[in-house]
Amino acid sequence: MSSASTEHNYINHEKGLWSWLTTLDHKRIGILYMITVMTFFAVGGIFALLVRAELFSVGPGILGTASNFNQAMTLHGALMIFMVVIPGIPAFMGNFILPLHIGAKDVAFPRLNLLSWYCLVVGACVSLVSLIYNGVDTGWTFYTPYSIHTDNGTTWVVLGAFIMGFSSILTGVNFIATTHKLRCKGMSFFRMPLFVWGLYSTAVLQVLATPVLAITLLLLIMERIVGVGIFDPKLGGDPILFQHFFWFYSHPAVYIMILPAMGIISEVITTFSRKTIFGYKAIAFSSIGIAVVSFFVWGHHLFVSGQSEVAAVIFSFLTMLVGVPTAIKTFNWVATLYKGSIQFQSPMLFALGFLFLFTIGGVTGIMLATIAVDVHFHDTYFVVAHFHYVMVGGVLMALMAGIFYWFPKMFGKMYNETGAAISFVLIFCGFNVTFFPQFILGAMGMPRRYFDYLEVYEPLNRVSTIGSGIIAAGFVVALIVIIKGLRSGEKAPANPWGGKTLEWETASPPIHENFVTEPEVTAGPYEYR
Ligand code: HEM
Ligand SMILES: [Cu+2]
Repeated sequence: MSSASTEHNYINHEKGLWSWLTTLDHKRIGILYMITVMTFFAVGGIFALLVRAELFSVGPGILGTASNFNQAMTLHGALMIFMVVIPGIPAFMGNFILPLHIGAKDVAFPRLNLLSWYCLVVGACVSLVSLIYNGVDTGWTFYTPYSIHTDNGTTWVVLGAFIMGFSSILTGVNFIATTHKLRCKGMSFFRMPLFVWGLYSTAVLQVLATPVLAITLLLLIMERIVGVGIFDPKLGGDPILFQHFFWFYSHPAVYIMILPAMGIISEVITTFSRKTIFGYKAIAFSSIGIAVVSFFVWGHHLFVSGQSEVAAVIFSFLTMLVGVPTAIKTFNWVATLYKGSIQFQSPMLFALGFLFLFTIGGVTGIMLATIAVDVHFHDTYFVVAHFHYVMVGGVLMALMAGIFYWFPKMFGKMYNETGAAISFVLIFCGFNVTFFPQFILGAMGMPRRYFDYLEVYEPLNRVSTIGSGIIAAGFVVALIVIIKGLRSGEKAPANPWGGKTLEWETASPPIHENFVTEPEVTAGPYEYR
């Protein structure tokens, strides 16, 4: 299939900021999400650095008071979850790549797609109003009864999260309809790239789980404003019920974050191993398997909330069950690498970083799923380390792999490979220096969410804070590489990596309509034999 001349493409298809703010092109909406998510990541990262700087040594530091610490920690967590990792891969990369992967011109509902972006931006702005009312200090989980009575801007953040939830739901509806209805000739479900399976199973979670969060947040707002007595013990309500509602969404939500990331890893590992992926169907089914089982494990967040032993044992068993489809993916990725002719370009470096760090995140997750262990580690720094190994070591590493893998396709330019590799080394090493000591601090008994700590914890906290500075340096290098690439990168060919999926058969960057003529596929996605 001949690619069109690169003069005419989706970037120069229309001119002016307004043409972007009113665009119905999935590629442009993907780029709008990219800019939004990167901005929020920078703000969330600054809050993380402030928290780490405060924890560099015993006693009050740069944040000065416990209230400032609680606000910075809460805003960091809420920003990273609701404005970075939930929209990060599905809405940014998924929006750009999904129609290209299935040979379609666009997503099923372009207007709904644009609306989903505005829900994210409006929701974020509403959350930021909280800063006028002394911010929010509840932790990103907004646990009751404290979140009902704390006198600050909590209502605005909760309302903002409620609005942002619709961005996720609308994206999910769009991707389910697009995957079912807009596949090109010959593109049966088992010929779809695995990234599409990741997005599809995520979309099901977005549509089924997010409404539960919406209802929970609305009830919390009503409890704060009028007092309905559903979570407030003073009015006969049950504060633990809030935890059940919150985690019924928020545990599947962690798979909304990781499933698309796993999809990127499948794409990158097969392309840079020059080998057909091992066990395509097993990986595809494991995405669905993870999505289904993820609805039945939320109780592992309540092992120390007075839960019955029977319930705890069931939730513990089901949580370990999620480890099975996850292990299938990890095994199949390693089997694909085996005897592959591996190219260590930066997308692959980030993918291998994912494999190493996510495995540590997964294994420590199994430890926390063991009731006897969790009773000791709950709400300690061991938990903080665990979810950062999954969220940063997993999701962010995969996001970086995807950015550098599809950068030539998205912008028609190459980036500086050495610079990208340097950013990988800094992020990977800085990450382990920051978060591995936190496993030890947690095992020593250091609680999370405390403004200060005992002197015995100081040495490892110093190491951890230094590590967070190295991570920050790594992301600054990555940003410089991206900006330089956008400005003066070499012109990119249609297929710089020798990929086998359909996006590499279009021009770099693609034309507005994606393909000159509708593609037709006659075989699976990764034919490297
Ligand atoms: C990239 C560098 C990052 C650093 C250095 C960092 C550091 C931290 C620190 C120090 C805490 C506070 C722990 C405590 O005292 O309780 C924290 C909490 C948290 N972080 Fe990060 N983080 C980073 C990235 C992320 C990312 C990408 C996510 C995405 C999900 C994330 C999500 C969270 C959450 C949810 C909390 C809990 C906040 C709470 O307790 O309410 N972090 N992080
Ligand atoms: Cu969970």
